[in-house]
Amino acid sequence: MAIIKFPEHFKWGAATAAYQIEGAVKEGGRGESIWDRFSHTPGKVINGDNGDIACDSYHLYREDIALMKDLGISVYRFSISWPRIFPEGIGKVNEEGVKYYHDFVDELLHNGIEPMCTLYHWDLPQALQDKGGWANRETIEAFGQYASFMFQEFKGKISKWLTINEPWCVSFLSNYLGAHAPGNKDLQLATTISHHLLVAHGLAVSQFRKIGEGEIGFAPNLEWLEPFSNKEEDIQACNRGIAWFIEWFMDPVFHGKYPEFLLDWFKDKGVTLSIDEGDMEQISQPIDILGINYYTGSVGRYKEGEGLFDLEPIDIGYAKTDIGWNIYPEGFYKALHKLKVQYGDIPIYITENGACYNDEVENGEVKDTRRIEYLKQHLISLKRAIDSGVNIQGYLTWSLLDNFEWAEGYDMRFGLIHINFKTLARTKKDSYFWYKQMIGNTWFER
Ligand code: NCW
Repeated sequence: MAIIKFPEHFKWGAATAAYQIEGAVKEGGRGESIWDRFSHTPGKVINGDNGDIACDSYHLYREDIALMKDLGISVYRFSISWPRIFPEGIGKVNEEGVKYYHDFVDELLHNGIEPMCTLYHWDLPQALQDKGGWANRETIEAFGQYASFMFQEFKGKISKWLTINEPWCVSFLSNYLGAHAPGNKDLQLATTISHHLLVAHGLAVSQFRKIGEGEIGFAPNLEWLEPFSNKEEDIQACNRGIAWFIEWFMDPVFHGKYPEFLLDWFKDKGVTLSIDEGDMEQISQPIDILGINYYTGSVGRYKEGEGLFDLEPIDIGYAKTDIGWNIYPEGFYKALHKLKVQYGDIPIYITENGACYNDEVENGEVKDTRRIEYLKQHLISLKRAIDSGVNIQGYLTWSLLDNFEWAEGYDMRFGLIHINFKTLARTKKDSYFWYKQMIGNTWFER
């Protein structure tokens, strides 16, 4: 038995995103988002699910916040639905949407929970997509205006901001692999979008320095890859895969340049980046906090022609969660350690980490012991990273509630709280009680 103990000041929290929980997509003056359009397109989401109702947190947020308070979290990460604030993406503000988030944030503050706000968690206003979406530099400007509006409006209430959630997903998963909205399969387009997202991030940071108060950063998702053998070609192939998640987004922000070896790799595929004057300066302004989302890692080996990076994933039998992602807590530690070595001591918040198990309510209980085990394993890795000097300030689990899991619909459950999507009943899972106890103690026994 060992005691895994965290610092007293460490912040514990939980995370969600607007489209995944709010529902009420046609209420309160909200405009259409690309996820409304995508989820209503036959064949895009499993079972034809969509976010029309989701957890109905738009109406039930007081109940959700009461649960957060009971859980004992000190910080809650949520996202703003851009089309609730600007239904057309830019231009006229929807006051009802603004009021909704004021009421919501006030309720959090009233309950002693610090808001951590993500500006962009994937629900781009459809009106902007109709003009090319993130491929069009006008979207960068629109994002800058939306961000400025929010900084001004919520000054003194929200002091932790994240510009963009998982830019890898917004660019490559959505526009190269085609799995998420808007569903393109075009590497050049996806790469251009990755750059535009970083410029948009930088623009928001520069506006924040002028008008905002508090701390700002972004929240990339990291995946880890372990080489199948110690052959140089396997190691290099995995390095390319890791760099797609880490260096591609982090080098521009922290060092003001893209990693040369990946630029060359993309160039060989006929993909180029068009970088306007001033872009890299904009992107690389200092940020205050870094959000990290980590879920999984895999083993890979070199195979010519395989995927984008001559990299073949190998299944060596790691246990998987129900969404099919390997459980690899070691990768969590390794990724965090790599961040320290390459990017220094920026304060890090784990803005997402959690497990998908499709548990059911039985006799009013949800016995999700596998989720508890996943959390324990990852918190052990996190503690190792803290002990080795990585500047980690807090941990927010994904997710507070079961919710609309994008292209996977409602079948994939990540919550500490079970949602019955027919009745909208909320049921605390065993992982909820475990997390609550752990937060209260700041330690757990292993
Ligand atoms: S899909 C995804 N997620 C989940 C989602 O609910 C949340 O909104 C996201 O921030 C849980 O956390 C993130 N991430 C995408 C990972 C994609 C991995 C697929 C790799 C295919 C090659």
